[in-house]
Amino acid sequence: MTYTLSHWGTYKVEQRDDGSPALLPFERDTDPSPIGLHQNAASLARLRVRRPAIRRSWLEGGPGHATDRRGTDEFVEVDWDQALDLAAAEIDRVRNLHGNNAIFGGSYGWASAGRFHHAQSQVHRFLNAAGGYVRHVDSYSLGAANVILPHVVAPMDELMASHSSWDMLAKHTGLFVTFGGVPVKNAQMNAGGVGLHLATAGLRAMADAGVRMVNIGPVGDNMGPVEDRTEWIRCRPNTDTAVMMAMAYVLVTEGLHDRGFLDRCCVGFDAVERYLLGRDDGIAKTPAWAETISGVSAAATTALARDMAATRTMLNVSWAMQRASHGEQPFWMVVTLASLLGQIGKPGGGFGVGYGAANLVGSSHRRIKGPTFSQGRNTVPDFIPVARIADMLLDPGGAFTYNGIDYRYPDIKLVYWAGGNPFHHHQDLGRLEQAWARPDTVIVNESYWTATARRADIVLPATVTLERDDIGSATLEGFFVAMKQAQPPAGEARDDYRIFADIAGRLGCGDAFTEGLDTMGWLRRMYDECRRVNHERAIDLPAFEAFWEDGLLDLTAHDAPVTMLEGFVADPAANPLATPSGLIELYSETIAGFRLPDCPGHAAWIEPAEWLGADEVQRHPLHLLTDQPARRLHSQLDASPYSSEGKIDGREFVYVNPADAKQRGIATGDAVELFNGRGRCIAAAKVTDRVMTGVVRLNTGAWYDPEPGTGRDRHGNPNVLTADRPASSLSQGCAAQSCLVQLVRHDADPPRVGAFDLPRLIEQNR
Ligand SMILES: Nc1nc2c(c(=O)[nH]1)N[C@H]1C(S)=C(S)[C@@H](COP(=O)(O)OP(=O)(O)OC[C@H]3O[C@@H](n4cnc5c(=O)[nH]c(N)nc54)[C@H](O)[C@@H]3O)O[C@H]1N2
Ligand SMILES: Nc1nc2c(c(=O)[nH]1)N[C@H]1C(S)=C(S)[C@@H](COP(=O)(O)OP(=O)(O)OC[C@H]3O[C@@H](n4cnc5c(=O)[nH]c(N)nc54)[C@H](O)[C@@H]3O)O[C@H]1N2
Ligand SMILES: [Mo]
Repeated sequence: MTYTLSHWGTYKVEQRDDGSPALLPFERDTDPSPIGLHQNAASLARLRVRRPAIRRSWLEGGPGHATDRRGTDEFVEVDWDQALDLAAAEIDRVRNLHGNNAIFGGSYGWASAGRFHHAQSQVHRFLNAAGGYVRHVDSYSLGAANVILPHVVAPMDELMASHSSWDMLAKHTGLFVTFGGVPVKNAQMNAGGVGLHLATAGLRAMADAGVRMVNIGPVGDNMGPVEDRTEWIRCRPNTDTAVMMAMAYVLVTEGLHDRGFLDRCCVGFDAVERYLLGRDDGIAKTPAWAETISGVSAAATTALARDMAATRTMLNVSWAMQRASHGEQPFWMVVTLASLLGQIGKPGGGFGVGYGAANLVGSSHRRIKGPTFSQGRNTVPDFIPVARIADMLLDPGGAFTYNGIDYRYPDIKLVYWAGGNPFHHHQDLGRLEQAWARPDTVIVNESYWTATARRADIVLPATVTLERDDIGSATLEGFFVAMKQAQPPAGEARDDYRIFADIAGRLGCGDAFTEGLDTMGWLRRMYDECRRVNHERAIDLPAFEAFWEDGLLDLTAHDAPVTMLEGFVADPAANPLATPSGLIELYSETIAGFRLPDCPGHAAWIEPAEWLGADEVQRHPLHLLTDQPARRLHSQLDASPYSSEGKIDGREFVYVNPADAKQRGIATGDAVELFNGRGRCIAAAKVTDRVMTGVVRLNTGAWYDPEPGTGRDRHGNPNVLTADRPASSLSQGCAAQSCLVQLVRHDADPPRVGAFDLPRLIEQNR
């Protein structure tokens, strides 16, 4: 049997009579994602990059020429040798003239699953072989959480992979209180691929077992199959910290907090208590105080806090909450609140940081080390927090702080991107356009003519998963997959590995990059090494040949239920955390020592830069939430039939509350325009009472489609509206979820959506 793996699932591959592959759901998966069934659709094939292409002005004028035409220029298609010569010569020019710290190679993004043909690993290994590059740290997913949580409890990666498993929640939890729902549409994914989809069944089992479910937040439709069995408490966006504070206030003032747990497992309760009681700032963090901020009634907050103390309670926060102004605070606060309840480490109790955000959260599959591809060593020290890309390009030499240390932005002349789409993922795309015009040269390896490929000078066509051999495995998934090539490459597309091997050869570092191995040689080496490591841990894997022949390696016999932080709580001295005290830090001397105005030494309510309590609501009265899309992965597969079915007249929906719609004369299906001081976009309205008043929700991922001249997006891409403003000076994380807009009906004929038009391609050398 032949299988393939993608971030959205494992699929069976069958050959059709004409030799082309047909994708079918994986028979063992009870909840397969439809997204991946469409990865081979004709509407996507149309958008493939088929030949190497050079932006015309760059080809004619050289590096740095007419960089403001990136995005509108035409491309000249050339043969591979010419394209590789040009790319190699430009990398060589920049490293000789400016040094390797003038090359930005971060390449953030969700390149395809598969441990070998993972585009970031490939580009990093290549640039390391070529002398190094400026990298990024953290992610758009978890910028604030990645920085704050190691100070407080443990690295986010570790927590993510050790959540109490769904089976434990169904069995032991009495009350499940989640801020931001359990968006099972997001759990269709796992970075690196999914085996069995777990979240829908996990939630259903909880509700069937009688677990009381409470969802606090601006949106009520993010509980998947248990939405009608969930109590929804409406809460203004970005104000969850205030509500949690008030719950903590109730616990502390009513003596419901677990003193024993706080003494044994935590440091810093005193500082939190002072803050809750308002000893220093004169503001007691009462439920009435929180009501004025969040809209959640004092009665509801009080009752819930008491119920939490009386019941085995699991608290949860969505990742989206930390993708916001002061996004560190709700994550620090949920750990604080769970510590007051004293149920961390007990079956079914404690906290989660992202049930529903990805399939691995709540998995009971064992963490088994998968095959890895070495990226080599980077000798360039410069880096940026990932979401500071526009700042870096606009302000070479400019200062920034990250995790308490001062740094400066490097001066970038060459950007190399492989496996990501910054013109999908970054905020305030109008500002990114300006920043993007700064470097001399942009090289992009891409499979599709994305907004980023269109804004490159050299575009090198990359294969997709079905066009190459690979090995699939991902954290906390139950299978390794032998991902066999199922179809020939589109046009002249080549694997990223081959592209980089050929450029490395021209730069004199070909052997360092390839070590003399071809793809099969690498797969075998990576697998054999993984087999050896696992053998040392008493997990025996079959030989490579048997794995490759079978197509699938089932590891589910190693499954076991999980309770997060169980070992630490049982014996904190024997199993200390990696924090300075070895305990949970409700107050962190380290963070207090950074003396940052926007991140004090304990969790705190700090007004977001943009929210419904800001003066700006007079002009832009709606809080815009920009969710992950249910029918695609970010911008990937947006042109598929499945993604298109989720649009109206080819435009993305914006979800609007009936009251806000009525006030504006808007009905479902109407073309509408959203705008603020940063940008404008046209979308299609969907009126629903599952979004609270004052809030609108527009998924990310509609391909960026700026109207020439005005920059107004015609397709419904929210990142023309979002702010390119860091969560805080601690993390510099992405804060997309703090954004105000106005919404009006669009009465004129809406402009044609041009997102899926190809750029103008001029053939040469044919
Ligand atoms: N407003 C707002 N913005 C957001 C978010 C939000 O919540 N709100 N979420 C943010 C988050 S969490 C994330 S993770 C980012 C996601 O941002 P990205 O990960 O950059 O988005 P993708 O669309 O997945 O882009 C991946 C690109 O890699 C390409 N690719 C795939 N496989 C290969 C390959 O093998 N080789 C090469 N060369 N290319 C390949 C795909 O064609 C695609 O263009 O977006 C962020 N942006
Ligand atoms: N189908 C699909 N799944 C995906 C992805 C995708 O593109 N498509 N992307 C994947 C990636 S890279 C990531 S990082 C994860 C992201 O996972 P998340 O960050 O969890 O995803 P979101 O959908 O942005 O938001 C989750 C929920 O939080 C709510 N929310 C937003 N702001 C607030 C707030 O201030 N308070 C409260 N209480 N709730 C709030 C939103 O309304 C939404 O229902 O998803 C992954 N899963
Ligand atoms: Mo993400």
